[in-house]
Amino acid sequence: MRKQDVVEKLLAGRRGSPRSSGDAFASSNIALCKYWGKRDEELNLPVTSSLSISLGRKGTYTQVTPTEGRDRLYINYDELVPDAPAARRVEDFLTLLRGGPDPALLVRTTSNIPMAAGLASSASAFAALVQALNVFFGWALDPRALSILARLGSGSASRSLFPGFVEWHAGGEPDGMDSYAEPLPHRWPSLRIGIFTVSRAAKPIGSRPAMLRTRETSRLYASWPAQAADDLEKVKTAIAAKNFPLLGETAETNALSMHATMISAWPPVLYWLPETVQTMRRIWSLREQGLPVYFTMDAGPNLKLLFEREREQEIRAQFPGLEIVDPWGRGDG
Ligand code: 2P0
Repeated sequence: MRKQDVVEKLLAGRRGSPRSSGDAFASSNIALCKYWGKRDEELNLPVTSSLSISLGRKGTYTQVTPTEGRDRLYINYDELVPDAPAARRVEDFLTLLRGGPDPALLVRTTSNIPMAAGLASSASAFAALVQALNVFFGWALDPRALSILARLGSGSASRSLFPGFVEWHAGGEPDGMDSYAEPLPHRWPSLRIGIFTVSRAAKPIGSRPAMLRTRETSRLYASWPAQAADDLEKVKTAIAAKNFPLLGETAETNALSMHATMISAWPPVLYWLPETVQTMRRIWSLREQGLPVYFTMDAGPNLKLLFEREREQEIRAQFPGLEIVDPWGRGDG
């Protein structure tokens, strides 16, 4: 198995003796230039590079301890039955990283973000788990190796290892050793993300099958790599210059272009609900009235608003109940 070869390469000579426990926190992340489509399904290697912002204290905390028998997974204090899809996915990942079934592990994870609503819960979950395992097994891996391992769990998890702005390099090697994320040196402390939740219900199709279907059936997908490459450069320029309109416009166009590729897949993939579209129109109308606010969206019906701190009061008045995240400080949730 190629996945195992990658793990062996990274963990060669590091299989030490486990400690009594390992724990870690990883932020959730929102892509400003999206990852949509894989060039390798097994290794989660992307067609394009992507760029995200990590959500500070919004994310997942995970603790790993040894147990008897088989692996056990708790999410937010509830134990999952062993054949639940999330439990299987974690067990498969543990087996991959341990190189077998032993030692059995108790994984306790708590998240302060909604699951399965397009808020990248798998990203922070696999990033926290890889870091907790690194502590538990005493691997002492560097951030690049951790990012590669997290990617094997979920592509966007490669970005959740780091705070602030993060670029995931698509890479080009068949084994993906050059496909990892790293933080950008720039901070933008006045930037705010508003999480506008339209629905917390599970989405009709997961992002994994949705991106495969898009790549296989959407003719518009052929235009995506060039768009993503242009947008990545624009987002980087905007970040370096703290040019908020350029950042907002590029992130919004990038998200809508990604959704255009999904909508043109067959069967169509449409995550939007009526309130999603209403809210987009409200944002466009507010912009026409002079309020600098933009949005991005992921594989779900919810919107993430982008604005700057000095507009927070106006945004709050327009969107009561909006969850506002300060990526470099404390979230309010
Ligand atoms: C992103 N998304 O860049 C994009 C935008 C959703 C829309 O990364 O199959 O859960 O585990 O590699 O990372 C969601 O996809 O997919 C995602 P896998 P993942 O944030």
